[in-house]
Amino acid sequence: MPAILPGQTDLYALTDSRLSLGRPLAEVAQALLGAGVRILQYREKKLKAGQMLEECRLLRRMTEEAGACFIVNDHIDIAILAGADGVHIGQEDLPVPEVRRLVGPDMLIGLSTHAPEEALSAVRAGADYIGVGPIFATQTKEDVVPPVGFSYLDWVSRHIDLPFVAIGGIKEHNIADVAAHGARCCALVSELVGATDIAARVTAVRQAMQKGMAQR
Ligand code: TZP
Ligand code: MG
Repeated sequence: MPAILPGQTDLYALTDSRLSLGRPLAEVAQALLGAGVRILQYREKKLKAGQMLEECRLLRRMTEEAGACFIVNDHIDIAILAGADGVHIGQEDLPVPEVRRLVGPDMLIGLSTHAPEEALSAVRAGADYIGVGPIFATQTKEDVVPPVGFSYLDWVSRHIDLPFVAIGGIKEHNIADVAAHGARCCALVSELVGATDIAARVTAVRQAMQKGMAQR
């Protein structure tokens, strides 16, 4: 099954065990996938490599069964070993062409970007999709760059052909605005994994996003 890219689906969910209200990863992942999330990224900053690999193998099985795309944040080795569909890296990680040498032609490479020159360079380097953000302030990411607001998102939606996903502080109450500024896919962490009723939150966020898209 070919991997699903941002834009082919509207939501991109990321894990964060610290924000999951004490629920096990499998329960949170099942709720997200059962609610129809089709891209899931494993993003855990504080765990040991062995535990991350075990969790990624579990998520690989679950996403495969659900027909969803599975991306691993930062850890190229774990992404390869777990058979993930892709890896997501930042500006300070290994250069995209070097990551491509490691992961081969088929695995997706997603790259976080914060400014037009980074987006243009991601296209030239062969990234498969880019992250665009942080749109709003967020507590979820440590060492996060200042919010880029809508101006960079507007620029990307006008000038970049690569699939992109908006990220950073996106919630049910502001996602319509993000969609109205051209995002066809939004990535959310705390708003989804931190919801008491994850399925209900996925549905609400999706409906709000549809309203924003209709404004364009
Ligand atoms: N990259 C840019 S902002 C961010 C990441 C991983 C965190 C987004 O988390 P939240 O909880 O959706 O604001
Ligand atoms: Mg990173």
